[in-house]
Amino acid sequence: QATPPAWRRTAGDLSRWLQPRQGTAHKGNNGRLVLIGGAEGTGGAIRLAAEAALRSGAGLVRVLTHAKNVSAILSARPELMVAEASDEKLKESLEWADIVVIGPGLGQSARAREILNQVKKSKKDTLWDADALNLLAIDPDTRQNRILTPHPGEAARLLGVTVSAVEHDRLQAARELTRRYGGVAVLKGAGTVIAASGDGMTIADVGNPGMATGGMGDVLSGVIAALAGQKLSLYDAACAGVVAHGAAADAVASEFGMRGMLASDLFLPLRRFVNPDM
Ligand code: NPW
Ligand code: AMP
Ligand code: MG
Repeated sequence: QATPPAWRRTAGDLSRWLQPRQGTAHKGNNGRLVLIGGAEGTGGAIRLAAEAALRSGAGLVRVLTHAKNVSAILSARPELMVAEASDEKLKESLEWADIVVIGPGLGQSARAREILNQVKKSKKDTLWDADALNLLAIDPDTRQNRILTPHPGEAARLLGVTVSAVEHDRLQAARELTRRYGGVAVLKGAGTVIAASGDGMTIADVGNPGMATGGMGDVLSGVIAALAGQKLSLYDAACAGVVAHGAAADAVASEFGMRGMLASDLFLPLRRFVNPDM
């Protein structure tokens, strides 16, 4: 089987995916996003994803989380709509959404599994990250309108191999993720690889080791979902999202250095990269 080409992309390529906003844009046509996650103690993960989605231009962003996280997330970011992930709210939100993110801080409890099973019944576009990937590894399925965003540890679980096997041939690992699970695979780490059957592959030549800190991947899931909500294809949203996210981290590093970078430091520079026409 011929190996598809792998394109290297940098911040200079963002304008190929991200056009200026139309004058008639309104919040209802810039993506209705639902982000599900945040168990007790990991509400920060879903808050980071949700705020990243807002900073990447999402029209309306709803968070469904553990009851104990609701007021903290609401008071930290009043632009978000936040509710407890009850069955009723979940059902209504899945109907309302254009795209659903599931996983950041979700945990792997019995309730997390119930929520994921409800999301599985939806036909909406989805992005699965973090614990949703760990649950997928236990109960695998294949679907096309889905983005998976594993780090090498999560990819190893999904493929049933060691982390060093994933890292030894990252292009092959990304290709194998799409073959087994369908949709778009984003294999994170230095030189993130984006793969989708029929779309070749993209390697993001952005990012730096300052990003090796908690919450960084949670931010990425919000960025990608926001771009998908703004009508990019899932593959293009993944490519543009990874490049904008890494470029924002490079901007932070060039000003302040790598050590001590926070995931939330990316929010403001992100805006520059999701507006490449500026
Ligand atoms: P080791 O042992 O370190 O070498 P997990 P997680 C391995 C939430 N968060 N990059 C690694 O190997 C997430 O959203 C909440 C990363 C280890 O065995 C999830 O819901 C935060 N890992 C949940 O926590 C901020 C690599 O994989 C394992 C690797 C758990 O997510 C933090 C780690 O994966 C966090 O985002 C690599 N390159 N290579 C919050 N503020 O609320 C190997 N590994 O066990 O799934 O843990 O990623 O921290
Ligand atoms: P997560 O492990 O889910 O928090 O995701 C970490 C994020 O930071 C991903 O977007 C990775 O690609 C990025 N990242 C982590 N370490 C590095 C590194 N050494 N070089 C470039 N990007 C990195
Ligand atoms: Mg993560």
